[in-house]
Amino acid sequence: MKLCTMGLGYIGLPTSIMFANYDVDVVGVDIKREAVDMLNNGQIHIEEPGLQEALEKAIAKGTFRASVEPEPADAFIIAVPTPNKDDEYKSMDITFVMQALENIIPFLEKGNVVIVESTIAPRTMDDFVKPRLEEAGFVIGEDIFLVHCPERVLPGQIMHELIHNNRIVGGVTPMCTEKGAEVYATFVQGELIKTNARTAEMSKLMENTFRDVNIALANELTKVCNELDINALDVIEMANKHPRVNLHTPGPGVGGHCLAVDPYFIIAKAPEQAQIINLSRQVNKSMPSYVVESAEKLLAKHNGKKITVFGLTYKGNVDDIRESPAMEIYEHLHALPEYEVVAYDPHVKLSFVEKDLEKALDGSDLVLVLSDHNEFKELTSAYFSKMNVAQVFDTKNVVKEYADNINYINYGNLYK
Ligand code: SAJ
Repeated sequence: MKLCTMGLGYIGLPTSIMFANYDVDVVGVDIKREAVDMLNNGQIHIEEPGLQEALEKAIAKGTFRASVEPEPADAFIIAVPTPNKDDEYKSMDITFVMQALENIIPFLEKGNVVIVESTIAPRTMDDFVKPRLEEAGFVIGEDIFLVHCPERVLPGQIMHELIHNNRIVGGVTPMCTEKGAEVYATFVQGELIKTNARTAEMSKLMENTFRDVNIALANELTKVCNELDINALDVIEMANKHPRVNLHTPGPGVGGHCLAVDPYFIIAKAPEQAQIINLSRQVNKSMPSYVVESAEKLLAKHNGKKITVFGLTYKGNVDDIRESPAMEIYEHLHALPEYEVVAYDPHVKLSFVEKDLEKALDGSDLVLVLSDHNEFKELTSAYFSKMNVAQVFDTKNVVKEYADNINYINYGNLYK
């Protein structure tokens, strides 16, 4: 089999290399020439454990090449970004998907399978992708087999999850589904769950939306409990002991390019109906202001001036600051002239980030923990001896080892 992948980002590249390691002849296409050159020289341009070794293996076998131009192939995979638009409901921007489709149309031959892996709004395959291919003269389900097979892998564990996760295969016709499943059977050891395209689109979106709504509930619970002087974290622990309850964890907000993006694709398609989804987005988006207000109240108690922000990434143990609520909080505090704000994050290599932990803590009046990096779990009270006022506000409930001489505040005891 020969495969042509459109987009060599954090999904397209690992997917291409995985196929290449299973003896599929792969050409990976990207518009960024530097990325293409790097890959052809055997060097990955994104961070992902195990990916570099896998690329080297594929290059040694001669089964992977990167290019700026598509080529004829048996199967095509589109794995390009689908950001939000700047409109009222932040609907899905289909531009990159349609551009990739346009680029492969001249190379399509009867019998080809065309797969969209990018996360897309419900009905995108039926209402946009299929009509464009029909316009180009193909009969879907006879000449071309069109499938939505959403990516569902967790950054940091992509190489493992690509093989072992269950995979949703949603064809535009039943024959499309069968042909799509044959492609992934190359390496997927999880179940290949066969369905239609629109069910696949909505299932993927609901996975991330479920998490977003559940986190919103936990964040709202935190606000309610702080009003009533109840420990929200204890409540969550108690409630989750029930066999059918699984409340997620509150935090400084929800970030990343999935949970903070995908729910809008549903809202924009059915704004009248998608009430809880919309409200949950608003609750999660309100959390950075809630953290800023709370931090200011804590500082005011001691007339504090210096804030040390621990963590800028959207979640722990990654270097990704896209849609990060931690960045939003940092920028908000930094813009206030009354405070000196220092950011410390061992995973982020930006010039304004302080690399020296002692310097970051020196004379500080408040440590504000915003990402749950492992490094923060290991800190003990000795590190905080240089602070002016030893108080820690831990929005991720990650730092559990602090001693009594530190005023430790988390979402469970915020306004006590
Ligand atoms: N978060 C909380 N509380 C929680 C869990 C997460 O506040 O209890 C926050 C995190 O701090 C972060 C955000 O939510 O800001 C999202 O983090 P995440 O770990 O839930 O998810 P992502 O965005 O890294 O990856 C998700 C995954 N989806 C699901 O687990 C349903 C992944 O499998 C998807 O492939 C990915 O989205 C995607 O590409 O759609």
